[in-house]
Amino acid sequence: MKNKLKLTFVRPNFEGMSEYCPPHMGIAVLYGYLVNKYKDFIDFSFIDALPNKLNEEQIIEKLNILRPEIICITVKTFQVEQTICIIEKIKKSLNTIIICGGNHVSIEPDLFINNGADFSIIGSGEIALGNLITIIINKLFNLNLKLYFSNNILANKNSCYYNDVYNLKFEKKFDSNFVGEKPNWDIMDIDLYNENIHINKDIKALPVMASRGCPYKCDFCSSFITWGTYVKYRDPEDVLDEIEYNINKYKIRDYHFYDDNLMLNRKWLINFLDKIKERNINFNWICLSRPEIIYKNRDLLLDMKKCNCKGFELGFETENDDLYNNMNKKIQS
Ligand code: B12
Ligand code: SF4
Repeated sequence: MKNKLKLTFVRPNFEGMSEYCPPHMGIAVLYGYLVNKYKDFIDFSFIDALPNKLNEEQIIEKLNILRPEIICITVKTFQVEQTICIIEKIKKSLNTIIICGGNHVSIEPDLFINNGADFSIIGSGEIALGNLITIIINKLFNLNLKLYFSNNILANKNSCYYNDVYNLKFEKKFDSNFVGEKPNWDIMDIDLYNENIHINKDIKALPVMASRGCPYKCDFCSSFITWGTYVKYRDPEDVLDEIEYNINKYKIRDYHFYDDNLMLNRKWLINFLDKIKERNINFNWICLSRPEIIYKNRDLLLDMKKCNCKGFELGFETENDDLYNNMNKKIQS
């Protein structure tokens, strides 16, 4: 057997966060999915430019030391320029497979291929990246590992755009059942980050996600492009297992739900609150929501408070009524 392959995740830097530095949930779930399956074949690493404010040159210096065979770059819209610059520089110094994913890749996958990436993966990345890596491992190690959808790669629920070597092009489909992998934070040093739940910024929090997707399509928002409009929920017990595991491992008791609308599904929320009480798990939490959804569920607020919900994050889109009424928010009060 050949030596293990090296795969490095990269988060390019971006401005405007001042000292706020959250860990990357997307990388933690991709790593969680991949390490379970491929630890015998791959050594994983992560260059996160955010905590150390690394510029593109410094990222390349680190990559030149690591010399990975596969580089996975995560890209939100505010990281597009940096990513293109990084890809150009990688091409000059390393012979490696470059895979891009993340919100902006879902919007403009071809942009990254046209600028030198080998693959752009859209939507949730776990299964598509897993299948792609299986194909790469099979080719390089001369193996015949099965794909997640073993009958047909086109059944892959995401889309990989591709150029020459592997001659692959997948269909663009959303997976209506896959609710995501649990994050595995071992890929990063949690001490470098300062996620919090806004009450006391010195107390560290971890992100958690119980659902994926949002049924709305507000004009300014790209959620549906990444997750689709069908909302998928994890079992509340599974979410609490994750939180309990993290409390024990990291001694972190504050949790920041990254779901687009945690309170959307009333039945799920009631079940979740019941399970918190039943298991008597003591953690503080906040979530994202919409004012009219909070209002609709106002009878649950006291119960949420008893379960240590400390607040909500709400977006203020505009002060202009006309604009507000025309941004497709589908508010039903
Ligand atoms: C938490 C959050 C924040 C936090 C922290 C963000 C962070 N950790 O970096 C804060 C509050 C700082 C924030 C700020 C902003 N945010 Co914000 N945020 C989110 C939120 C709610 C969760 C992000 C998350 O972790 N998701 C969960 C993980 C699992 O998803 P993921 O990272 O996207 O990864 C998955 C896929 O994208 C893919 N993937 C990702 N990377 C890669 C890489 C490879 C190689 C592959 C194969 C796949 C892949 O696979 C992953 C697993 O399935 C999202 C909405 C959402 N629900 O996703 C918005 C979101 C990311 N934010 C958004 C925006 C617009 C902003 C702001 C610009 C808002 C503003 N106007 O100020 C600011 C930016 C700050 C800045 N400096 O400019 C947009 C981004 C849109 C875009 N096109 O990039 C989103 C999607 C909201 C939306 N629906 O529009 N945000
Ligand atoms: S409700 Fe929130 S997540 Fe859903 S489309 Fe509107 S802004 Fe995006």
